[in-house]
Amino acid sequence: MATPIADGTVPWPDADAARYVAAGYWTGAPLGDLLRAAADRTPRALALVDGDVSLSYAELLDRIDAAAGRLLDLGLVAGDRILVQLANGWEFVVLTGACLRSGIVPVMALPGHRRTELAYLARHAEAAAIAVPDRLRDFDHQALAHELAGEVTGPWHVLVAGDFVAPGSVDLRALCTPGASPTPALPPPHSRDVAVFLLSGGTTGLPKLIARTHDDYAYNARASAAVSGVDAGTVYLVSLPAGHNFPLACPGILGTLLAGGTVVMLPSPEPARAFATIAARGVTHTAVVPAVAGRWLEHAETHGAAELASLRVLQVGGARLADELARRVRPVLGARLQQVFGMAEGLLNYTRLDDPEDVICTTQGRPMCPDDEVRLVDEADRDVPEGAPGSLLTRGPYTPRGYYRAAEQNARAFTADGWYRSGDICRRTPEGNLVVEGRDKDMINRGGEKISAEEVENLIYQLPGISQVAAVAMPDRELGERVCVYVVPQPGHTPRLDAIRLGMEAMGIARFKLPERLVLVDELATTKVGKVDKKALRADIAARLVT
Ligand code: OOB
Repeated sequence: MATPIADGTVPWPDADAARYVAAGYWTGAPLGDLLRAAADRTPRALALVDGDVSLSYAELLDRIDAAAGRLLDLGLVAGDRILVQLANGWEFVVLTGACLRSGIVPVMALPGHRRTELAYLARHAEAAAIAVPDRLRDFDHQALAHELAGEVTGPWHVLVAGDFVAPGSVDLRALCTPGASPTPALPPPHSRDVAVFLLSGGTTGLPKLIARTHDDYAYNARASAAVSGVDAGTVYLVSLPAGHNFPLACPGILGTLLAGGTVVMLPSPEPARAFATIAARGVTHTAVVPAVAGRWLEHAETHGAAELASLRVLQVGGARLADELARRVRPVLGARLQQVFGMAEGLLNYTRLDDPEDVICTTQGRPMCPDDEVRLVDEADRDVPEGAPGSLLTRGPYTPRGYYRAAEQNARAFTADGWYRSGDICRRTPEGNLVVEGRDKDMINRGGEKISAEEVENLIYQLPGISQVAAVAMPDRELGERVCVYVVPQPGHTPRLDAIRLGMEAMGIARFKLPERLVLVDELATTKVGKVDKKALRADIAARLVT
């Protein structure tokens, strides 16, 4: 039997929870009920589009409920965990919906994850199932999914979306077909129960799980929809990996569906296809990371932006958007820019659609909720003077008070009175908007994908010939940052970048974490307290790139 989820979560204190209920943020309705209510309001409206597949709200909920029933028939029960590692397709939406209806909890893995990451997630979440594509970009996800059976103690179900469903796998598309007979009423999960597990952006050796409840995540999606102008007329394009918080619920898939709009799924944000899809489907809203915004701008500057006539709002977040790129969005793409500075841990900052152009182009916005608490502090957790840069701490109705089953990390990542230490260095403008100026966490942000330096270092230490290693962010025009490693070799060894990359890949690690530059050194600079001086290394690699 898997441990009950409630044993590993850190609930909000009762007084805060009562405040959030009284203020109307937490409504007591589980997300599955909210989806059902949206479908009952406009059953014939178009809910979901993926290539040739178009589903009305009635059809989507029919599939979701049928899938929920079949998950239970497989032997899964409310509170069980399922790793979800699907490409952006209709199956992702139906399966997630089925989980929300049944109380089975999806763990949002990323398409790039490999054996090491998935095995860890399966163990840590005590998962009972995994949903994968059969193959994707030449990788056999189905075979790997079966290998993971050895990681868990209980039964292990492999659900496969694709043309080749191997013996022993469950056909996910068949599981998602509409029910032949009405599905028996499912007992809904409690609104304070965990609805989804998101993955933390990564500062520690292993990713942490963020338990988002129905109450908090429904608010996250609903309030985001309001702040980005998403309503029943919205056509929202998903082209970032759907399991990320941003395209999932900021407002993303969930916010759009709760508002009665249409969600369009696309496997990648590659500009030619994304532009064609925007034109074909009349997309009004979409979310991208700055690296993608840059590619879209270049594409539009070469090929024109006629296909983007319907696009009203381009949300950009996940990494710092350069002011210079921001200023080109409106004139080149014709859409209004909305900067989003968010985190899977909760707090979301948005520029508002009616903010002055200067605010939209030079700040990362302000908290979405009046009861979001934000402090900017110095090393001793004292508030910095107004306007000065400080490390961002936050609490609020959709920012959980701790990671799942991670007491040790929680002691570091949260203050004793429940503030989450985001690790972002920000300053506040006189109008109350935040500007992200840097970070004091050991993370590399590669085009929006977060990479823990410690995780990369731990892996490289397992390779031969390495005496010391430090991973740092190296500035990059296209992606913002890439992983650079400084290595002190063992005597007689000359480690090479390709060998390090191959060694890491052989361990079963997502490709986006592999270093892209290696610097061999005799020793690593240290700080006064004897820690590796990452600031000096970042400055060093930046200087090497210029010369
Ligand atoms: C989003 O979520 P995560 O959990 O992948 O990463 C959170 C971290 C933040 O702490 C910050 O370091 C960075 O990503 N970040 C930004 C940013 N948006 C996120 N840094 C500078 N400027 C921005 N606009 O990345 C995420 C979650 C929900 C919505 C949007 C992004």
